[in-house]
Amino acid sequence: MTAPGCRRGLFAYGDVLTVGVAMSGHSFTFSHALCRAPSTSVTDGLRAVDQGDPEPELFAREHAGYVTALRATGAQVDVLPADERFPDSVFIEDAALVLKGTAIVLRPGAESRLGEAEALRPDLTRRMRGVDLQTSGFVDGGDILCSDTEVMVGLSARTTEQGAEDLRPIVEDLGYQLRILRTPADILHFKTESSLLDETTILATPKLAASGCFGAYTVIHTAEGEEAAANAIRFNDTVFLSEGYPATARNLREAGYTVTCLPTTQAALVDGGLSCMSLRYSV
Ligand code: CIR
Repeated sequence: MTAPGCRRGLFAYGDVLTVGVAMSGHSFTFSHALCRAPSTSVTDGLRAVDQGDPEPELFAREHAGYVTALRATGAQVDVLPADERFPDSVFIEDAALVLKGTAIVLRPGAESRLGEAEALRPDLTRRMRGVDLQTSGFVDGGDILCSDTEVMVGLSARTTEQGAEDLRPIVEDLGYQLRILRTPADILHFKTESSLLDETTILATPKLAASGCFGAYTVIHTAEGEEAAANAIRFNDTVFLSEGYPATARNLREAGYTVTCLPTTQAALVDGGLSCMSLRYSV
């Protein structure tokens, strides 16, 4: 079945002409993704609750499976070498935001992660135009949920109002509106509990949705006890969901989405999930 938001035929996306399944939303249709291999230092990764360290070899296997799955949608996926200096650098999404072929180098809000953005900049500017977020505040990519027209920024322990306000003119120049929202206090990132399914539909936990932040979007709730399923990604014609959330997977399939479940057991030990492990973009 073709996932909602898709049409079939010949379509142009930016400079890329593709034949096959065409997606109408540039917020979930991508020609490329950029990932970073997990470092062995991921055992020192930040976490809210200690449930044991991730096991680097198993993390690497799960990460390789993730990359293979993204590639299976037809995208080119580049994997940067592990950066041992930064235990959390596998969560590449937090260091940058790519919109319409422009990489915005962010300012991550955890001290141990601040240098990740600087380290990533050359890899981004080699591939596309780069802009630095100039701010005295902080913004983590995990707090940014983009639709085709707007950039939702959830304030959190990692993302400050100043950072979000300083991001505003950059995204407005790229044709988006920026909306500042509040992430409930005990949620790490806005996208820990939400993800875009298509132009008008968001998967979210009932708790985050209850904050009223999704306005006119249709919201599909994660099933009871499956809140961690909300950190999903719609990537081309597939919704990728972490393994272990069968009721949410069933609900999404019944709503017409093509769902692939991937193991993320090691990322979860350091509060990571599917969206954090790639920067998704088109050139
Ligand atoms: C951290 O606390 O920063 C990492 N251990 C997990 C980051 C997850 N990233 C994300 O949700 N975007």
